[in-house]
Amino acid sequence: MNLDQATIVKLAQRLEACELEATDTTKITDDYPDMDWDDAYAIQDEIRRMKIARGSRIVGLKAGLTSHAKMKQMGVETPCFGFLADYFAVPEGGECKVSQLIHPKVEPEIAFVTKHALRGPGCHIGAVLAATDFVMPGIEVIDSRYRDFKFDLKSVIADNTSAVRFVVGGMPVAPLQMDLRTVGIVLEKNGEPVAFGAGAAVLGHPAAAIAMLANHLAARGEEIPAGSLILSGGITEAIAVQAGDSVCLRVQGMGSVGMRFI
Ligand code: 0L1
Ligand code: MG
Repeated sequence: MNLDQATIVKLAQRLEACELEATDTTKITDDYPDMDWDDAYAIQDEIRRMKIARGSRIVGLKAGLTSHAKMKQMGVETPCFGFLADYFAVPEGGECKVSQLIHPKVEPEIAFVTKHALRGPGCHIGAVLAATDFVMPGIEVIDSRYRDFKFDLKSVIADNTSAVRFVVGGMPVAPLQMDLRTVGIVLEKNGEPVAFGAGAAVLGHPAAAIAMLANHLAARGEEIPAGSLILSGGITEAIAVQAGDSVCLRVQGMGSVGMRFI
């Protein structure tokens, strides 16, 4: 690690204040070009710690930048991982207040819910499928705290991978009942299809993103607990939304889920 604890806390406070006040900032690597991957996750961990100290519950985990469309859109080459706090959750068909956000975009995702803990190293798709209770459609709302969504991977990891809101729902399905690689998705905005894809867009198989998360956590001495909700990453590039928009994600064999932006 290259940053001291006081700097990590200061950067975590700066990024979390941007989230809570819906204001943007320049990327933190502009000020700290020597920060490393451990520093980036330490800043994210500090944001998580501050939320828990304030009474928030962590209700899930997420993998981000897991599709080539997303990596190309953001100019990065590696996935990243973050957490979901309780107040990020929007009820199915519910409202998301744009005044609380900076420049939201939505991503169509497959959400996993585990029934057994998953522990790396060496976690693989088979282990993920065996430990998964069900999968279901999920829409993640991302809202980078960085001006114009301009960042590098270390800055975005520190910023909890742009996580801000999500909705899950539709029809939960046991993962062995379908081939998650060929499952098709359509994302609609205001009734019009705006993005299409198939599960394989996420690292060849959405369960690979969950395995990667388990292996990432193992390197930190952690695991994915049983009962976790995990967003496996956007299948297509992210779509910008504004007040007045409604979005609906249809996933083959899993029904649909949606939310409105007000
Ligand atoms: O969930 C995601 O794929 C987003 C990761 C962070 C990058 C971004 O803000 O697009
Ligand atoms: Mg995402």
